[in-house]
Parts: sequence; structure tokens; C-alpha cells
Amino acid sequence: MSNLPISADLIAEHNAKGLEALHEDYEALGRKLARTGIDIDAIKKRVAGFSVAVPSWGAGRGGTRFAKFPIPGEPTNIHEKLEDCSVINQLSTVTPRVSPHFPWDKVADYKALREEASELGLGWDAVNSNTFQDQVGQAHTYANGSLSSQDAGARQQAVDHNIECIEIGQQLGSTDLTVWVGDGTNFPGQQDFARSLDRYLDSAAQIYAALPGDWRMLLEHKMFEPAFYSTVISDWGSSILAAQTIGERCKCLVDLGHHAPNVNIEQIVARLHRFGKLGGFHFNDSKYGDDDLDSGSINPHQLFLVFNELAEAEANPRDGFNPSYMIDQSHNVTDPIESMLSSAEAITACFAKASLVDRAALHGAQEANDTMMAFQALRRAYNVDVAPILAMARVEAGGAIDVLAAYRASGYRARKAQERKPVGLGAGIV
Ligand code: LRH
Ligand code: MN
Repeated sequence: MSNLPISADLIAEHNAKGLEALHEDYEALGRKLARTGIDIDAIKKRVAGFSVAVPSWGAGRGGTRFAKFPIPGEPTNIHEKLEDCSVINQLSTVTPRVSPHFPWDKVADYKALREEASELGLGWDAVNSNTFQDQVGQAHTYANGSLSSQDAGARQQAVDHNIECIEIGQQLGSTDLTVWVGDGTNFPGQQDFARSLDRYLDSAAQIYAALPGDWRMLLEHKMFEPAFYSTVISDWGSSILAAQTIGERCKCLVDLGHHAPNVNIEQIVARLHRFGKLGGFHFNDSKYGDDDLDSGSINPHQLFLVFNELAEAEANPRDGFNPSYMIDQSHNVTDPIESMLSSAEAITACFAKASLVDRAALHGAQEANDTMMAFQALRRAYNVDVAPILAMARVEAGGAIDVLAAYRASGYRARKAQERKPVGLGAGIV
């Protein structure tokens, strides 16, 4: 890691101002937790082992169909995106992997890209295919779908693209392929639900057949958008049935924003784990649709309850517990680096709070139908301010006590605004 964008001196200088206060807060919290039999250092150790991947496409400003408002110094290619992802990991110490998207992140030499990322202290998480946009010169359009299209040429093209993503991922050291398709309809009658699903299953089986032995295929369900009447893989039910049909190493990925408002997502997590199909997450938050807002910014309690189910699943792994944790957000009004720093903190905080739950007390109250004490077992953990634990784990790993203050003190974005070419006005996700 010889090419880190933020100087270690700057981080040390920043931390020096807050270290005494941090130790004070940490010891005070340690005494409080010890009174309930919790060893704060054990929780810090768990937090130090936690990590979440960042999306390459989240490093740039996102947009909506109406507009996108670029910021000076935002990245315009995968090389600049990796640099920004390295800043996030340097300061937070919990985002050491990048989840790429193809063809958005296409380069000529993936071995060199892997080396470049490694120099920046980064590895790779799941690769994402893209059969929801037509590329220039593409033989078959995805306008009528991709893996489920009634056009055999489009299906084969989509299968080939996913297999190409696997081959790229192998060069990068990834072992997961995330498959999200926007396939669906806008009118009743436009397509037959059963036949379009069967075409999807047939295409997905061909991708699965090309999966290396140590790889997983993660199916990402989504209720709507870009289709607004029906979506082929619209919910966890369609996803788990497809994953069970396709194969053992085909799992389900839960993007928090892909559900109707008020859906009990934490119960979906418990169900997917129960049947050995919990493959991973795209963390974000939303109030209405697939808003791709910052994780924990709208409904932090839901994020905590998701991590509470993950803690239960980890304690009861059945036939395996290895979900991929990834962020998937669209940063339309903030500096993307600041949003991912803030989101990584919110996600790690929920992981830490879920680790504080007294599971014996919870299970005992559940068995005794003591509803209030069962709820209080969760609420007590949720109410703990775990910030000193996260900051101490960060400092010990070379990160910043206050990630946003350190980032702003670095003047990184202003520096990039001098170096990088300006991004044109536009619309859409990237
Ligand atoms: C679809 C989605 C999917 C990605 C895309 C960028 O809404 O969540 O995970 O491919 O966003
Ligand atoms: Mn997603």
C-alpha cells in the first residue's frame, strides 16, 4: 500500500487533538457496559473485524432521470474512483473492498487494475453485470428485457456478458457475481409471467454453469423500476425460488431499497438465512422507492433490526453464514466520499449495537412471552452510543477519530478539482 491518497501525518495530527477525549469516552462506556457483563474490548475486536464494500459507481455523483449535478473533482473513470474509495478506507478502515460494475468500469488490463487497487489498500467484492442499458454497437437491444427477453439473441448476449463479468472478476480476485436485471413490463398482458420467468431461469442456469467452483451467483430482487407494472425477479419469493432452482451456490442479495415501504426486511433476512439462501446486501436507505439514500439516514432502527437478525444468523449458522456486505447508494446532493464515510459509520454502528444485545435475556423473554422485556433487550442495545468503540477501533487501525473532519481537513476534493477534468451535465445514475 504505497500509494495512499491521504498522508498518515495528517490523520495522526487530526487524531492527536481528539485522543484524550476518546480515551475518556471509551473508558466511561467500558465501565457502563461492564456493569451489564459486557467487555468493551471484545466488542471493539468484533468491530475491528467488520467491513463493508463500497460501490465504484457510488464514488461519482448520482442523479435521477431529471438531472444530475456533478461536483468539481468528482471521478470520471475507475482509476479516479479507486483513489476516492481508498480515501474512504484510509479514514474509516472498514471499506477495504470495491464492488465494480461492468461495462462502466471496463479497462484493457485487469491485472494492472488489481495491482493499482492493491497499491491503494483495496481488494474487490462482487462484480455487477449490466444488462439494463444498451451499449453502443450492441447487436441485440435490452429494451424488451435481457435474461428473460423473448428474443433469444438478447438472452444469449446477456448470458455472454455475465460470463465475461465472471472472467473479469477472476482476474480481479472476486468470487461473487451480482445479477440484477430490470426485466419486466409496463402494461398488463405485455408479457406472460410464467414464460418470462422460465426464460430467465434458463438463461441464469447457463450463467451458473459457467461459475467457477469457489464462486457464488447473487440474485438481486427489486419490486419495480425501470419496469412499472411487473418485474421478473420482483421480491424475495421469486428470488429464493429462482436461487433454489438454479443451484446451491446461487444465493439472494437484499438491496434494502428494493421493497415496498414498510415491508419487514429484517424478517426477509431471517427467512433467507433459514433456507440457506442469504447471499448478501446492498445497504442504503429510502422513504418512498429505490431512493438509494445514505444507509441509516432515514430509518436507522430498521438497519439495526437487520443486523440483529444477522447476529442471530451468525450465532446459528445452519448450513453457512457468509453474507457479502456492500453499499449501493446514489449520492445526488452530497460529496460521495462524505456520504460513504457517514454510511460506513452508520452500518458499522448497527453491527456493533447488534453485538451488544443480551441474547440470553432476549431468548428467555421470548420463551416466557415477556414481550416488553424481549423488546427492551433490543432497545437497550440500540440506545448505546457506540461511537467511542468505532473510533477506538479506527484509530488502532490507522484511521481517523472523526472521519468527516479529517476528510475536510485534507482538502482532498479541492485538490482533485484542480487535477481532474470537469464532468458534464447530464441525468441518470452514473
Ligand atoms: C438496481 C441496483 C443494482 C445495480 C444498480 C446500480 O437498482 O440496485 O444493484 O446494478 O442499482
Ligand atoms: Mn443494488
